[in-house]
Amino acid sequence: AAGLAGAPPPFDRGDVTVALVRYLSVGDFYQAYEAGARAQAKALGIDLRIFPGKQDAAQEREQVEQAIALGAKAIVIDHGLPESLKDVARKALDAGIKVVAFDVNLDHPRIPQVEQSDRALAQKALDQVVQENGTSFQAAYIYVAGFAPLDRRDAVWTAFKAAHPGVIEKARFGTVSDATASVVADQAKAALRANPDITVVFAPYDEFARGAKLAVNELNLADKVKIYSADVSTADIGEITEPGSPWVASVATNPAVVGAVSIRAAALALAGQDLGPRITVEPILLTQGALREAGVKTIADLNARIPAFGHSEAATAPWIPQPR
Ligand code: SR1
Repeated sequence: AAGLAGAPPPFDRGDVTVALVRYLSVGDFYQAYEAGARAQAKALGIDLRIFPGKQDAAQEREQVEQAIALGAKAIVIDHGLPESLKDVARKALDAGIKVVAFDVNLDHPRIPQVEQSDRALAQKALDQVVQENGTSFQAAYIYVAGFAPLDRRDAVWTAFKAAHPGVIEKARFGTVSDATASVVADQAKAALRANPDITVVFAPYDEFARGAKLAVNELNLADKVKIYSADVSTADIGEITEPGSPWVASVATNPAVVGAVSIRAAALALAGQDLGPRITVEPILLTQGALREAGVKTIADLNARIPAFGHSEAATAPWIPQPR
């Protein structure tokens, strides 16, 4: 690709290859993240090589090795299991390659991590739970340990329960795979049948919330059980706002913006900028009532209505063009 006028090296000359190595690719969040990463890479003239995720830690590790071998100047590592990635990430750094992590703790001072302010995200969701349900209720909690964003959200849930002894976690379950929602639906059905007094489901990942919603609807519990989540997509907005939906709120960033921020972070690192340990994209609360009232149907509607949703100032510079 041709160089970018007015940009610092290596972007002034062009021909910059960046790899995006992923643990997961299935699901609305990951597809939108990838679209945002592609658009920002295109705007920067970056040759972006994407290694799709198959929920396979060994394969992701091997893909980092492949990215090093193909001559990538920077590697964005998107999710994954830290223990299988730390040493290959160090190998990349030792080869002079810049590494940026999204939602995986690679525990190295030269690897900045992009995240969605997961603690704030969980706190906003739980503040909404309290507003609508008070501080005494029985809950189901959907969680899988080992994923950085879920672990950060979990720390907030743990503190929330400690602060509110009237909140009783009656069931905990979860899975992360290429069929998350349908497996979670079965788990949620069993949990709700066994615990008929559950009125709140805290599902801080949209695939979890979809699964929980399937279960609640199948058991005819939509007038009794409310679901609170993270993430949003156009399909999620449809599920949240449909008549009688038990999915009442989500706290979310625009994943395409997060993908763009990840690529910009890699570009700034290549241009020699120290990014610090964390680059955050702030999430916003989306309630069923507010979405319905505003007639929001798509992510594009949200972008138009809430500028802070459609754009982030994280990892920007005057020479970096906005994605289109
Ligand atoms: C399995 S981790 C799922 C989360 O990753 C991203 O941070 C999304 O917000 C999603 O909730």
